[in-house]
Amino acid sequence: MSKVDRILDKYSARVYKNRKLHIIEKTEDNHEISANTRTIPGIMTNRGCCYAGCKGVVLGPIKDVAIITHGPIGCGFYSWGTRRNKARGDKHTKNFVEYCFSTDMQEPDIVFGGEKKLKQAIKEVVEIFDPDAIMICATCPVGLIGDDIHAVAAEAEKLYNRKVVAFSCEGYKGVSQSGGHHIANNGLMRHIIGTGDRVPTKYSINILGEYNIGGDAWEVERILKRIGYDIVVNIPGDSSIHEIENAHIAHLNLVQCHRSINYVADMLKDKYGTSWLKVNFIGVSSTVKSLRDIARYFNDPELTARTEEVIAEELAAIHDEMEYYKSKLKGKTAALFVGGSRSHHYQKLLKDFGVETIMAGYEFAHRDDYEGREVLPFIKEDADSKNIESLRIEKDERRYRLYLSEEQYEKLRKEIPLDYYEGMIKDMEKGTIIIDDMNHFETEEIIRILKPDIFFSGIKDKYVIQKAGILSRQLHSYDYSGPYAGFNGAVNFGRDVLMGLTTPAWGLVKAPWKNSPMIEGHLQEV
Ligand code: CFM
Ligand code: HCA
Repeated sequence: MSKVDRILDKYSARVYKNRKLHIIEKTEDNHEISANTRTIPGIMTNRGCCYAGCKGVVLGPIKDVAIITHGPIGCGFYSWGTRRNKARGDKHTKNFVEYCFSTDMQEPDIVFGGEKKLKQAIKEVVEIFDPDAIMICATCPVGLIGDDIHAVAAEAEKLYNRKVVAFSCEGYKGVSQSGGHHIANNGLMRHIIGTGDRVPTKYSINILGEYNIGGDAWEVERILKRIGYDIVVNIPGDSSIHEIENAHIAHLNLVQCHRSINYVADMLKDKYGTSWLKVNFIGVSSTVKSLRDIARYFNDPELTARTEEVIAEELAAIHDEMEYYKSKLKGKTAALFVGGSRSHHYQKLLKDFGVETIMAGYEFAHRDDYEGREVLPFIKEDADSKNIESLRIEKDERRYRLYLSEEQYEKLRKEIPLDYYEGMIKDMEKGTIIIDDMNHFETEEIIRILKPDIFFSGIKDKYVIQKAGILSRQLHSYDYSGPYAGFNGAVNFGRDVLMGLTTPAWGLVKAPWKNSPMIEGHLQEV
C-alpha cells in the first residue's frame, strides 16, 4: 500500500474521496493538489477564521492603530497577544500592539443593534489613547445582525479627524483565515496606501508579508539596511500607518509571505506598475539568493559589490556555529505543517542543516502556493526597446515606475523571477508527502507511518506530537524564541532544534501503565 493510501486507509468512502484530492506523494510531474476548499464539517482542522486572518494576522502588527474588535468579548480576548509579532514604539510612534480593544457586545446589542456601542467605543479610544488611526474589525454576529460599521467609520473619521477604516471580516466568511487576509489587503489599498507624500530615494523598497514574529523583520531589515536599501515600509510587522501610506513610492516590492499579501503586491503592480519579487529570508542559502535577486533588479555595480561584501561578512560571522549545528542535525527528518507559506520557507533552512523534509502541508494555502503562479507583466506600450537599464527606473511626478516593453520585460524576467512564484511542490523531493488542510487524525497517522524526528507546526497539535515522544517546534510562535530569519536567525534556529532533539525528555515519554502495573478492579453489584 502506498504511503498516501496508508494515511487514508481508515476513512469512510465519502471522506476518502474528498481527502484523497488534498494528499499527494511527489513524483516527477504531479504538481496538482486540491486546496482552499471547505473543510468537511466535523473534521478537526487546524484552520482559523476570517476575522483571525484580517484582525489577528494582517492588521494586528500595525502598531500605531487602535483596532477595535466589534463583537462579543471572546473574539477580542482570544486574538489578544497570541501571535508573537513584535513592535517597538518611540517618541513619535505609538504602540498598541499589546492592547486589546473590544465593544464587548451583549445580548441586548445583538437584539437592538450594536452601532451605538461601537460609536461609544471609538469615542473612548480617541479620548483615552488618541491613536493615529482606528480600525474596526467585525466578528460573526455583526454581519448577522447587519450593523453598518462602514457608516459608523465614515462618521467617526469626520468627527475625530483621523482615519477610521472598517473591515467586514466576519469569522464565518470563506473557508479559512485566508479570506480575512484578502479583506485586510483591500482595505489597506483602498484607504491607506497612496495617501503619503514621501519621495523615494535610489534604492527604495517595500517588504510585503514579513510579520516580525520573534523579531524576524528586524533581522531582515538589519541586513537590507547594511547593504544600503531604503525600506519605505514592511507591511505589516512593526509598521506604522504613516509608513504604509507611502508604500506606492517604492521601486520594488519584496514578497516574503505570498499567501497573505499577494493581493497588495498585485494591486500595487496594477495601479502603480511596481514589480514584485518573491523573496525568502528564512534560511542562509535563500537569504543569499534573495539578496542577489534584489541587487540584480537594480543592476547597479556598486550595489552588487556591496551586496557581495555584506553576504561574505555575514556568512563568515555565522560559519562556525552553522557548521557545528549542521554536524549534529544532518540526516534528521522533518514534517512541516503551517499556515500558508512557512512550510515552503523552512524547508530551505532545514536543508542548510542537512535536515530532510519528508512531509509538508498548509492549513489554508491556495493552489498557487503549492503549484506556483506567474503574473502578466506590466507593460508600458510606448517603452523604448533599446536599453533596459535606462528604462528600469523613470521618474514620473513623485513616483517611480518600471517602464518596460514586452521584450524588455521578458529579458529581465529571465534574469530575475519577477512577478512569479514557483510554489512549494516543485521544490520538494520525489517521494515526499504533501497534505493540504491536514487534520488531527492525519497528524497522528503521519507520526505513526512516517516517523519524522521533528514535527514543526502549531499550538493545536503540539502536545499530541510531544506525547507521541517526538520533538515539536512551533513555526508560528517559535515557542517564544527567535528570530529565525536571516543569518543570525538561522543560528538561533539550529540551536533551538538541537536543544530540542538532545533533551533527555523523549526517553522519558512512556505511558504510565508501561512503567508500573495497572490497577485493575471490577464493579460489584450492591
Ligand atoms: Fe503568511 Fe504568516 Fe504564514 Fe499567514 Fe498565519 Fe503566521 Fe503562519 Mo500562523 S501570514 S501564511 S496566516 S507567514 S499567523 S505570520 S505563522 S499561520 S505560515
Ligand atoms: C491564526 C494565528 C496563528 C495560530 C498559531 C497556532 C499564529 O491562525 O489565527 O495555531 O499555533 O501564528 O499565531 O496562525
